[in-house]
Amino acid sequence: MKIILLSGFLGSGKTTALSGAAISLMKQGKRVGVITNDQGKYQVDSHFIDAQGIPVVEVSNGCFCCNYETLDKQIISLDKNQKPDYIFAESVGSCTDLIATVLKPLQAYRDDLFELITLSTFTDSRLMYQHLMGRTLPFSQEVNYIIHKQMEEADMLVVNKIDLLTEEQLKYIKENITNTFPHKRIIYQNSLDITNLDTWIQTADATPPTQQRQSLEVDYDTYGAGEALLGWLDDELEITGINAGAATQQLITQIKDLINKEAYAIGHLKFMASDGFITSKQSFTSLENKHQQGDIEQSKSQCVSLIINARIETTPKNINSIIQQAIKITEEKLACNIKTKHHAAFVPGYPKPTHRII
Ligand SMILES: Nc1nc2c(ncn2[C@@H]2O[C@H](COP(=O)(O)OP(=O)(O)OP(=O)(O)O)[C@@H](O)[C@H]2O)c(=O)[nH]1
Ligand SMILES: [Mg+2]
Repeated sequence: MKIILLSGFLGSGKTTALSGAAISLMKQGKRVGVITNDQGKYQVDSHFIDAQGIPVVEVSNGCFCCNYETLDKQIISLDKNQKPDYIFAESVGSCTDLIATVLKPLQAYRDDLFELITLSTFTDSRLMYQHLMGRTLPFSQEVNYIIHKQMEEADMLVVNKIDLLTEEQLKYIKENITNTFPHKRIIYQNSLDITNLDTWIQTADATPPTQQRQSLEVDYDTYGAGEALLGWLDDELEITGINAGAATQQLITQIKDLINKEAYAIGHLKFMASDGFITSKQSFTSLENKHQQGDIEQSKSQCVSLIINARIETTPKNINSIIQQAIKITEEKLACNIKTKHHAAFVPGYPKPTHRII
């Protein structure tokens, strides 16, 4: 069994890549299991992966490094129930220091289970471009610190979303990246393209099992301060009415517009809407991203369920007040009823890894 750990900032494309790769591997007759991870409990990613028929388990309420024992339990349960050839384990997008806190502990304590353990770190190529140009990234200094550390730590750096770059921008990255990140394996990827995903898996598979990894030097206080600047909100809503699909789409657009109006930096704002037939995943990050799966506006149902995962640089209270405002506007405009079934809003706690092997 092989495990491919994925790290990289919120919205960089981890779930998109692993679900596409998992489907491709399953078509080739391989067995696959996925472990998702989040600080919260109601995860868009898990629903999205599950909806595609990929076996998925969760480590919720905290990152892999601080919940190593749960990660270990989920690995054992996948091994027992799925006998996978590959496990993909996606870490929380605000997390770093995975070599010391996850990869090396797995090598130390689960060497018997895995023939290969690799870490792929995703970065949105547009953020990489800004970084290499010497521009400040769109978050506060401490959050930018996490993004820089993730890039620095990368064992295999996946420069993702290259389809959203101009030819000149991609050329600039290729010419300048090795000055900033020397001696790194780098692949350039469009995760919406299956042949790119197959190449990613082949490249990960070609990692020598004896590869030495360098643990990151991290200032945990700055890292913790960066995480604490991000508000986390997870809601599960039920939208009912004659135009439930249209109302759901209106609500999503309203929330995004209100956040943009306040100029809060978006880590990742994800929505998963479903009426039992149509499933729609929509994502917004600090940079424009037009890709959307499924169109809930086409729904003929009078009841739609909507999961919202918001990771925004502001307080959870501010995010919640925007959601409440958007609900009110949508109910008035589209004569629907919006009920909150689950609600959680918080700031991630200070990172306290279970293991740290230098
Ligand atoms: N155009 C384009 N869009 C992409 C690519 N990869 C991912 N996306 C889009 O980027 C958005 C975020 O992708 P996700 O896969 O959810 O990102 P993630 O890294 O899993 O995000 P978190 O789980 O929040 O950390 C989605 O709208 C994807 O469709 C890509 O290579 N090209
Ligand atoms: Mg994800």
